[in-house]
Amino acid sequence: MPHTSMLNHSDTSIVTIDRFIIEQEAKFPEATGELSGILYDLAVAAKMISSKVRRAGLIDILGAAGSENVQGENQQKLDIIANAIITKAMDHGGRLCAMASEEEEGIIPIPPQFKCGKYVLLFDPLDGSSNIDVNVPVGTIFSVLRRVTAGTGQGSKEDMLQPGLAQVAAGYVIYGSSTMMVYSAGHGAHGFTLDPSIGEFLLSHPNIRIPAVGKYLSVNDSYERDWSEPVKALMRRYRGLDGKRDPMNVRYVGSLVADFHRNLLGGGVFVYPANRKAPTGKLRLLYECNPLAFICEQAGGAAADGKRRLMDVAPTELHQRSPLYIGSRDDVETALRILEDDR
Ligand code: AHM
Ligand code: MG
Repeated sequence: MPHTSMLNHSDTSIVTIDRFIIEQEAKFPEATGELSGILYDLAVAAKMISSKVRRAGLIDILGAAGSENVQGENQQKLDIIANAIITKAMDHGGRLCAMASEEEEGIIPIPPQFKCGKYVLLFDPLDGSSNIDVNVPVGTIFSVLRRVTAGTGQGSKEDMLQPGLAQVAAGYVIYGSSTMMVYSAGHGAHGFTLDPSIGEFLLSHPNIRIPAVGKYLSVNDSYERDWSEPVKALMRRYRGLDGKRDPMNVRYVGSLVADFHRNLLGGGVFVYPANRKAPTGKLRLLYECNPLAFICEQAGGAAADGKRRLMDVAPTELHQRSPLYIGSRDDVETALRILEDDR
């Protein structure tokens, strides 16, 4: 696990995300620069999405979805815009052989005029987008995998249906009080804050470590009556109602990236269990749960689906859902212990 002392700068150095990515790459003599290129392009897409999100409250003035704006252009919903930005930023770099997005049913092929590469990208362009209307933080989540099919042509679903442990990089962008990108390429989790005045992501949170025991609990307990008894018992534990631990503070934004980010920095657990009406939960395994699990483990935390380590799960569907228990290591282990009775 790298420490800042191993990097070519000190805690007070100004380091752009581009330079950081290059520094990290230099540690791997075998690296071809392709993964770095993907991360670099994603940072550009994030800046573009950020600039759109920052003007979200003006959409009614400038023209609501489906109507024409002052320039006579048709307005689109922000999640559709974010989807198009990422697709257009990523499809021509020659590093990807296919993409998949929460916004699109099938895989997104690389246009035939562009070269295909050895990676696939899965993403949720704007998670929690229903929160935009009320000015609550939203996020972009992404996962990068190495293709497993042979050849140099288009990738396929098979390249995407890999367990989370196969991820080579993953990250998220939070459009909050500031815009931050957090990513990991397997050597720690690092956070960069966008300085809007210069349009650069600057290293602000090197080598993030999540506390082993959390103080925050993020869960939507309006589903309580549909939870299993072991899930209810777990919640009683987290709330300190069984006398076995101090109560956690409940914080639920309802925007996964915002809830996860707070818990990552401050210590806590985000829980979206299966319930009677949603037997596999709500969140999507490949582009919501797995990338956050990768970041969380890189920061010393843990992630499970309630039965096992989340990143061990072998996916069968592009858009499959999974229950999610993610955050501080001891709190996720507690979940696995108490939920054993659920199996
Ligand atoms: P979305 O992908 O449709 O935006 O939904 C995902 C969001 C997450 O950001 C959030 O954690 C969750 O849905 C909240 O769901 P609920 O309202 O059931 O608590
Ligand atoms: Mg989503």
